[in-house]
Amino acid sequence: MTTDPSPQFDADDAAIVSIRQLGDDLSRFMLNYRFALDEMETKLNILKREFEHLHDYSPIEHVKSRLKSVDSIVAKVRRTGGDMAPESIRETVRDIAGVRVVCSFVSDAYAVAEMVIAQADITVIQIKDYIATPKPNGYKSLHLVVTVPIFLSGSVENMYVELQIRTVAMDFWASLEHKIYFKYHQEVPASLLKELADAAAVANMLDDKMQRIHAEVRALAPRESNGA
Ligand code: 0O2
Repeated sequence: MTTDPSPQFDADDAAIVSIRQLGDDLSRFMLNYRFALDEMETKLNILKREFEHLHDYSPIEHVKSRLKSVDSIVAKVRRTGGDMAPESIRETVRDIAGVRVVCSFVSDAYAVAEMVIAQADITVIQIKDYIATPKPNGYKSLHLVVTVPIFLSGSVENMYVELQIRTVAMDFWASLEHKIYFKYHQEVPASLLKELADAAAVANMLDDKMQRIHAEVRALAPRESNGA
């Protein structure tokens, strides 16, 4: 004896199919950003290793990358009043793929930016120089939004990647500030804000001092090992 499938069963099935489809679409969407991170990390690692080979020195200390979480993407789309269509998210949230490049010296941060910008397949979309013009809280970093092509089986996609290029001192400050900001649920007491601004000034002085020492060492170094 056969029975008609219950309408409830049909509805559940349809919901499962649609959730699966959403999951697949989301994975596909994020995968392309993962590929873009891989491309960008490879570029930076090639620069780092070539420098180390040629000069026993690299302007790049280390590279970290991250994909923005789905929750953060949704929050940003809501904040900016965009809609949730993939193409719209792509244009609204250009830091889904983020790469942080940490350098020893301020001059290195600019040198790395120039080397990336000079690459033929990179298109610069936006540059924000928070080193030259720090944020009011003391935040310093050089931000680039670029596109990098990813070569897929049936197409080439130009993907947005945000690069944050900064010194070790700037990175140290920003990491701590970020933790404090979240610990206080974004309402940091005024006394701590003042302390953070003071710490940013100290980090700044350290960068200036290190840059001067670096220049002195370069002036003394024999010509052939003077890649620094
Ligand atoms: P995370 O760490 O990437 O998840 P928007 O990108 O639109 O939200 P805005 O101001 O247009 O904001 O972009 P901007 O100034 O280029 O800054 C984006 C990113 O820079 C942030 O991303 C942080 O990573 C970093 N950043 C900017 N300002 C500060 C700051 O005052 N302190 C610290 N510690 N980091 C900062 P997200 O998405 O906020 O966070």
